[in-house]
Amino acid sequence: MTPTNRNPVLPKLVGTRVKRREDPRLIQGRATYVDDLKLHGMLHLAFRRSDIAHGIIKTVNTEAAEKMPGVIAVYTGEQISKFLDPMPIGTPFPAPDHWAVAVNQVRYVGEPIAVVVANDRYLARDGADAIEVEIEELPAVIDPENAQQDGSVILHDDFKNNVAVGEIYAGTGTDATTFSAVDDSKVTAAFENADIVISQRMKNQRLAPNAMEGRGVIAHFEPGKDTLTIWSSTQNPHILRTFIAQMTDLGEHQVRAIAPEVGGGFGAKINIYGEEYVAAALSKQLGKPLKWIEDRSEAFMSTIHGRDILGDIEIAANKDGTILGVKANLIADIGAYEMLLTALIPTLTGMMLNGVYKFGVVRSRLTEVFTNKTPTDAYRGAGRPESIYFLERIIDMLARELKIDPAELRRKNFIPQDEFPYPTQPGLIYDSGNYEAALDRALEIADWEKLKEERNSAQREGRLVGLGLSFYVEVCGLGPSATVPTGGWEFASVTVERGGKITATTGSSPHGQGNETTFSQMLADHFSVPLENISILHGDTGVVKQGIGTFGSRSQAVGGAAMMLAANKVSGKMKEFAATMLTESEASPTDLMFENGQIVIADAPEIGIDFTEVADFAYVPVPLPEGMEPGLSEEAFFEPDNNTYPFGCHIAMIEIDKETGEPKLLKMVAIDDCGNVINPLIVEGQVHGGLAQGIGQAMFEEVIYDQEGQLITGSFMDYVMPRATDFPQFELDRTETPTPVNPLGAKGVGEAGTIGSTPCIVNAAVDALQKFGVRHIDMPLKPEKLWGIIQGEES
Ligand code: MCN
Repeated sequence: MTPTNRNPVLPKLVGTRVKRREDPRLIQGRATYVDDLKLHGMLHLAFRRSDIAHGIIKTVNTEAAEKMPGVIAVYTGEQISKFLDPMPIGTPFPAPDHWAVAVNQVRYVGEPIAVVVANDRYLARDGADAIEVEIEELPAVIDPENAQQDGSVILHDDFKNNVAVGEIYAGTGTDATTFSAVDDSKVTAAFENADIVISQRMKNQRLAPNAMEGRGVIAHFEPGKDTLTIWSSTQNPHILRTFIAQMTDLGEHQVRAIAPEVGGGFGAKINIYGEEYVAAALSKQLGKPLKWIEDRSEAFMSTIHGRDILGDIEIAANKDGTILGVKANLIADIGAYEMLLTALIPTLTGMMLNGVYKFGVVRSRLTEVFTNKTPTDAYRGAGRPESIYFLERIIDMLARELKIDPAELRRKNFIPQDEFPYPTQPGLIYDSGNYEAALDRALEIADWEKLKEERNSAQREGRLVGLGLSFYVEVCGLGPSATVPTGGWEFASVTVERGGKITATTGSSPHGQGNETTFSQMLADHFSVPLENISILHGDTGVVKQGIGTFGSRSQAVGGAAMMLAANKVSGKMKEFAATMLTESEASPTDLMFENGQIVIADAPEIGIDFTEVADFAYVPVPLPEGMEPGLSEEAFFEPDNNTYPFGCHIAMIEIDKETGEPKLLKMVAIDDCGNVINPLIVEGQVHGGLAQGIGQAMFEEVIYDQEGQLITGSFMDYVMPRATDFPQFELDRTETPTPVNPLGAKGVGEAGTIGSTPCIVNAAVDALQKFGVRHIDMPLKPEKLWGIIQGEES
């Protein structure tokens, strides 16, 4: 049979810069976010929150609020606790009770104390403001070191002190399954035998995630049907479904979770928050749809914070620059409670302290401490930026001490390319790597030698110009289920519809990453059909049967691989149908291939059949080929047997104004290796976003509490977000070292930019201020801090 319709040649799309399919609707304001949804009879929630960091709730008087116009009901934490259990967590660590609405005691500013249900959002807010709360103040626990001292006020009665999780060891001399120390003689020996040991205390400060769209939820329990639909600005609707079902005594079959358009999450929307549980539980009580939309002040104080780890870091080396080992004592200030992954995130800091180096020993000890602050959890990079920051800063100090070029010191200690897969001291297995290639590329693109000359000549002129370099590896593409509490697989389905269009579903739930485009690219190539013929559905448990979600830069490596497994099943079946249709040619399915909208014989491409014809036949197969079922719809789960370990090299040049201390980033070069790339344009966009947040951390952002536990940086007036004018044009390039962990050879890239950039920029700032004898500057690089150093104050 000759194809009836000779199609134009379709270019291969994987690996090309296809523009994002998502963008027209986003740019034109046609996307639908939670707050755009209005249901008939919908009521609104507002939370009365604590303005005291630590105290005993004496009374919550709701009388005045109940009488306010439009107020339907008011619930205190005590009342809600009668039908809503403490919130579940997703880690195996011990955790104190964490009520969605506080019972008896408040432990951070912003913790909900009561909730008002009203006819509209403003009446609900007025009602919340009318609630009279009497709290007996307790001393606020702010400093995570003091918090561990005897005599400190204890946040949770069921913990004997403020240590949430203590004595977590990672690395040489550690049992990787129990995190306990077994024998540290090798570590001690390495440090005793070293020519040089450098120690430095460093802080990786607390950050507020600040997605452009805040959190929001609508819960709609329909008593007649006994079903609950929940729309939420979430990164993982399937996990939301599981937890909401559990907390509302419903089966997963009765709960449908929908993530409509989500305006960024950056890790903060992995969590299932108290507001979501309350909306679901109260909707079930009242039989009404309920909506809650976070405002920006609430986002600052009640959405999780990120980072906040204090590190005492030590490095041991020989004079020739051979690094013998690294040690770290880490204290994570996790705030008042444990959320979904809170206690797990800082463990990644110890686990990744091996960096890209072939160290003799690596050892960390971690303590996680409760304080009267907003709980921390995953924020873009989640544990890995902290690790690489500590490591790449101390290596820079070593380079300076030994007077070795920082690039060459790193090169000397790299894990060689022929040693992958490489088992690290903390027990991870790096999948693949070629660190020298990425370093060489970065030095070439940045023109390292010339940059050094420019820096030297600027310094001779009296300008405070500095150069910084860092090299990172990170863990993502999570991962086997043994290492991910929520499950480490991903789900996809692919359906070739009648008429030949393709509908695919994915359990990955993008919220800005552009997976509708990249997944379409893969399917377009696989079936050799135009991109426009493909529709990618996600973010709705009623449509996508199963899923884990989008975090840990896993969508491409795990979700994308699941998608291709499902596609393979469909294309195999399609070829079987096509072979039965191409009777004259006696072709077998294995002889066939997809080409330009047709299925043709690979050795004789002039013989074939239109893709659409096969699609139509599959749904009305007369006669039905023996042993076959009608239809072209298949599903797949993919679970990798390892994480992926992308890596890269960042270089920055910075100038500090002598008069004001203001830093200006002059140059930012990033070479990132995320294996095989599906869409370079999207990958660059991801690196841009990550760099913006990494530079934000290095130079501007910091959550600050005062000694009473009041949030000082509770608005954009005080919390400094970077702006486009703060950045130079980023210079990006990449190397491509495929991973053997998934069939696509792709590693993740969504967080990479946040990981390499912070040490790189601080290295540059320290370099710029060399003549003042400074060894370390804690982030962010605030002008007043730098000015103080210029004035001779101690850093
Ligand atoms: N990609 C690619 N080739 C690769 C790897 C990735 O083309 N080798 C593409 C992917 O198809 C996808 C994007 O790059 O379109 C990012 O893929 P991946 O690295 O798999 O990361 P995820 O899609 O799982 O996204 C999660 C990651 C994380 S953990 C955070 S936090 C983060 C981030 O992505 N939050 C973001 N990027 C964000 N981008 C936006 N706009 N908003 C957020 O909240």
